[in-house]
Amino acid sequence: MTSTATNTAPVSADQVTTWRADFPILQTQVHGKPLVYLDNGATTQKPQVVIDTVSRYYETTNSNIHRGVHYLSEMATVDYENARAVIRRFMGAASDKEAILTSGTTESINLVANSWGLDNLKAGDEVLVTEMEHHSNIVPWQMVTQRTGAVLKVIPINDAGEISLEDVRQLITERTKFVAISHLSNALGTINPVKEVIELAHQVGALVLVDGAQAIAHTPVDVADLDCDFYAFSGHKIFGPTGIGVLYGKQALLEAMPPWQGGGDMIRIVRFDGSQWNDLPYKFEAGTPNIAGAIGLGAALDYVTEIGIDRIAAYEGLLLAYTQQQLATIPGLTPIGTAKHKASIASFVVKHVHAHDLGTILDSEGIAIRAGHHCAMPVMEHFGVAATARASFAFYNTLEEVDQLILGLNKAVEMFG
Ligand code: C6P
Repeated sequence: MTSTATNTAPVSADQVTTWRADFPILQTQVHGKPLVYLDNGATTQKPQVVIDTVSRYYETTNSNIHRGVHYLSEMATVDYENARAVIRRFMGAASDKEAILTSGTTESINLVANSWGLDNLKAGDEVLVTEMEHHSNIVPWQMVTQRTGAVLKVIPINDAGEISLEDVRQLITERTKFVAISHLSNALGTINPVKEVIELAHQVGALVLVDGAQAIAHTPVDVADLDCDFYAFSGHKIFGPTGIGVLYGKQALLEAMPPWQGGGDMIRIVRFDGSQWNDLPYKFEAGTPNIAGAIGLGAALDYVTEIGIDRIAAYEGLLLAYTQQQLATIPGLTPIGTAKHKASIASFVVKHVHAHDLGTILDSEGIAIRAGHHCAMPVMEHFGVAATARASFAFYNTLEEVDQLILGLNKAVEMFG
């Protein structure tokens, strides 16, 4: 790589070629055609540096952490904690105590719902989510409101796939105790005005969790600037391994919350007449963690920092604009999600062609997209569709790949039209 975090120069085609060379899988052929990977919303590909970092851990320092007095365990512990520091800095948290390592966004949200939610919600309290949430940011809140007698309320979306701050102002009342909102919708691409929502929630003393599963790889994230109470994301959506994720929480809140899983590492003293919990962040990290995953995520975030997230966002903005312009030429295509403030996700339906058929035809051309409800069934219901086709981009995608997508879609329309 040649770029740096402060490099704001426009991204040339040569630069993208250089970035692509960092990702071995992008050289793959699928059905005899070069892979065009446009399913980055589901998971991103891994650069060689992440693959090497994970391999090196297993080859040279594999050991359990925080437990051993031997060399390997000490080395693995240092690498794991160094990765936490990288993760903490990447999201702008003040202390490593605020960077809890989990298995992913889903577990991070379930942690907050089960620990904070079960401890603090009571009958009559209200929890707000938006209509565009991923199931991972709906179901844990449904489960916890059902158990506590609290009420789950929904901030609606308009037909562009946006929430309105006027609706948020109306729905946030003295009864609101918690707001759970995605930073960037996986089904629509909408970037939500989370900073404004956080400000409104804080005016009534409500806490806010931001689901950053999609946003983390596409927009700058600074939890201190957002002033969010919790921020959740997954390593695999930002070029890191699967099975590792992050929960940011404000230290004072995390200190006051009970652990939600018991086991090794999260305790200080265990006695049959009562146990005492470990300090943060370990209080929320029961059992042997995904050590290789954490170290790999640290490498992924260093890699992204070297490129510069602002540069990534600017380039992906160009990719999205070109994609939208080209999609508009496909007969019978309706975009789903046309928010003014959007990131590089293009969801759409095509008249007379089921989304799954689009996905299958594109696959035969070597093009990977996602077709389905994207774990956001309420969004599908809003737009009256069972499924959409979704092309989701990363900084290693090219304008030529968009052209391939358009060729494949035209082929599908011809076959079914
Ligand atoms: N969305 C997609 O294709 P996990 O599975 O825990 O890493 O992430 C869950 C999740 C939570 N919130 C949002 C906004 C998400 O997009 C996702 C994962 C993938 O869109 C798989 S369904």
